[in-house]
This record gives sequence, structure tokens and C-alpha cells, in this order.
Amino acid sequence: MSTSKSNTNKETTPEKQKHIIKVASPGRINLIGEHTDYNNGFVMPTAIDKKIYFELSKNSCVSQCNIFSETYNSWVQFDLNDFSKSNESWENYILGVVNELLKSGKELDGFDCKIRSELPIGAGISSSAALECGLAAGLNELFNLDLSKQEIAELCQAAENNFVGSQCGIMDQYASVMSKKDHLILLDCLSLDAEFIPADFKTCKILLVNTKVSHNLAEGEYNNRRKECEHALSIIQSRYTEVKTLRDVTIDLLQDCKSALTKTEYNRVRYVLEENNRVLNASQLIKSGELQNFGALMYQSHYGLKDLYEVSCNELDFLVKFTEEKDYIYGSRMMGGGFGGCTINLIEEAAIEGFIEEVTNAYEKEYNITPETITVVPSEGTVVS
Ligand code: GAF
Repeated sequence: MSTSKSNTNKETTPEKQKHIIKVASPGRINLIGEHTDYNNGFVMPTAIDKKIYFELSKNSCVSQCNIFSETYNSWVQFDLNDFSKSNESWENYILGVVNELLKSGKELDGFDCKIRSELPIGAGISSSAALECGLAAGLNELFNLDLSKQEIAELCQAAENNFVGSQCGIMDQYASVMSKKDHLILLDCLSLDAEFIPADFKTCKILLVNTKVSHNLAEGEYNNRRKECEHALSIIQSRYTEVKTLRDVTIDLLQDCKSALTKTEYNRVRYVLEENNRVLNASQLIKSGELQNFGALMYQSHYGLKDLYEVSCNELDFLVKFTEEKDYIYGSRMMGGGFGGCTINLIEEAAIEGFIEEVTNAYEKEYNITPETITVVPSEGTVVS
């Protein structure tokens, strides 16, 4: 038996005896460095001020877990000794975390959990990592599991890879857990060395524009991209044994291997090399306050994702193009896995209101969909209290 929607067999401890653990687990943005994490490259994410909130407590059962999501108005209930994958994707993020904790030898007992989210789903701001990491951080506290923050991030990535079936990299979980308020993370996804860069956007803010579309090829294509890159890497390594990951590949070396790669593989690798360089350049530009030059890299990132990595879609391209002639927008690009979700825009704060009106009208006219606009602030990672 895996999960059940009914709450008839719930047993809970009376409210007054409960020790309640509260967790606030944020979504994330990524300034630049897309699809580079699972290629052992560089990314620049941070947590945002939009979160999922958890309340967890032990119950009087040995192994019964009762979790209620306000977003889905639905329960996931399961026995720690007997559960399997669910047809409901949100439940698998929960079950995946529990599964990974048990696999790693952590001892859990029955618990109750209530979840309330202010993160839009499918918007590319990683509500899934927030869900996984919030639950893992809460269980860590509730059962004294002694996991470090980084271990929580890695465990949640493993849950997604092994249980949910998405071969994601570490970026989302790392950002959700490890971020520092008002900072960006320059993360080396190979060593997990992180530099925290002050997020000084001067007169600008970060504005997300949500296409409100989520094309269903997203997950399959995501896993395909990873396979294409791994295959390309193995071909390059057969000629250049010193190459350990795609970040060791230079443009000259790639040219040299061109005839051994398919056109698609060549394009994927080229994108990854260029994006890694952009992330490193971007970190310097942000540190020196050259925000317009940084914005130019955001546009380059978008066009690489569109033309070489092929993970964009018409709606995202429309939104990015719409910003191009606007001198109060320094940069715009698709964010996250692609095929829908949000664009991230670096925009002069004073221009936000007018732009929202303009882009909403234009997008409605083109797609008959009202986009969602969200201003976000770089924030602290998961907080447990
Ligand atoms: C998704 C994945 F979960 C991340 O690991 C990352 O690869 C991202 O897509 C693309 O940069 O959010």
C-alpha cells in the first residue's frame, strides 16, 4: 500500500502535547548558469522570499505518516514500512525524501505534517526542491537526524533522482537550503565550493514573468539533455583522456572533436562551455556593479538555451524578445529547466509597474493567457524553528 486520500485511520497526538517544528522553505531563482549543474559546471542561484511552510510533529503511531497539503487540499498517508511510488507527483517528493532517509539508515517514527505553499507550481522556481528540502529539514529536527545543511540538499537531490525519476542536478536543492539573505551563490557544482556574492542590483530589481505554460515534454527532454551531454563527453574523453567533465573542454578541443559528434551533441556541448564562461564572467560583473554588461550575458544565455540547447518555447521567447528594446530592462532570459515557467528580468525598479501593464497586455493578446508577474528578493535558505 502506498498512499491514501482518506483520513479515517489517522491517529494524532492531542494538540496541546505536540512539539511542533516549523519550517520555511524557499523557492529559488537562477541569475545565470542553466543546465550546467548536472554537467559539473557553474550556476548562480539564490533563494527567494516566496516559500513553502511546514508544521511537523510526532504522532502516537509507530510508523503511520499523515501529511496534508493545503495547495492540493489532499492528504498523503503512508506506513514507513510499506510505501511505493504514487501517481500524484507532489506525493513523490514527500515519499522520495522519506525513502532516501530510511535508505541512509536514519530512524523515523510516525509523524504528522501540514504544508502551505505560496510558490506557483510549474513556474520554474523550484517548488519541488522547496518541498523536498523543507520536509527533510523538518524531519532532521524532529528526529534529531544530525544532517548538515549540505547533506540535506544532497539527500533531496538523490530523492528526486532515485524516487521521482528526474535526473536533476544539485542547484535547486542547494539554493533552497544554503542561500544567504541578500546574496547570490556562485556554486561550483563539481566541488560544491560556494562563494556568496552580495546581490547589489542598485536601482534594479528581479522580476519574474510566468508564462503560465508548462509543456509536458519538459521532464523527458530534461533527462534527454543530460544523456546527450554524457554521451558527447564520453566521445570527447575517448580522444582526450585528460578531460574529466565538460568544463575541461575548450572551444578548440571541441572543434577538434566536431566530426565525431552529431550536430546536436556539438551544439549541446558548445552551449555548456559558453554558459560556464558566462557564469564566471557574470560573477565579476556583478561584483564590479556592471549590471548592463551582466544583463547582456543574460540575453546570450537565453539565446544559447533557445538555439543550441533547445529547451525554450515560443511563450518564453516572446517574453524575452518583448524586453529587448526596453532600455530599463538590462537582461532577460528563460529560467530553470525550460519548456515553460518563468523568465527572469533585471529591471529598473521605477519601471516595473508600467512594464507589467505592457507585457500583460501584449502576452494576453498573443496567447490569450494572463501572465503572472512576481518581484522577488534574494533571501535566506530553509529556516527551521
Ligand atoms: C531544473 C533542475 F532541477 C536543476 O537541477 C537545473 O538543471 C535546472 O533545471 C536547469 O538549470 O530546475
